Amino acid sequence: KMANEEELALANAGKDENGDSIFGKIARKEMKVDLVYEDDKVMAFNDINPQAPVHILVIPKMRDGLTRLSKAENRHKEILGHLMWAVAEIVRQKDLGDFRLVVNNGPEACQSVYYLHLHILAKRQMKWPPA
Ligand code: D5M
Repeated sequence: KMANEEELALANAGKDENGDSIFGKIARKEMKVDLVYEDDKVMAFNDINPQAPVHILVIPKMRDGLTRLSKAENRHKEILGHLMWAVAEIVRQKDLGDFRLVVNNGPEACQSVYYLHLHILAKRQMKWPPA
């Protein structure tokens, strides 16, 4: 089991921003995951530390500098749209109904893996504001 999310995010602050990342290994199929969706540009898999009955991560197959959303540049517009479209497609395919989409950007937002990923959280009543 993982350490608490805030501690993990702080411990991992800036980690791998210039090097490899666990999601890079997953994207290159060097590490097995519970795959939920895949196409030429993106893939989605179940989160190992689920925060809802359904917790799926959607990542680009190429990080291309997108260690976090705030690094997005002009060239990333297409992949960012593709990621959002993939969320809709996954939610339809899996008949998830309502869901929450989360992107944690940086330590203060509890980002722990420096490879852009979208969290789809579903199948429970959400709260607002998020903690
Ligand atoms: O979210 C990073 C998320 O990544 C966190 O919810 C755990 C998840 N994670 C970490 N390693 C794995 C593997 N190997 N498989 C599946 N899920 C994983 P963040 O937004 O950076 O806090």
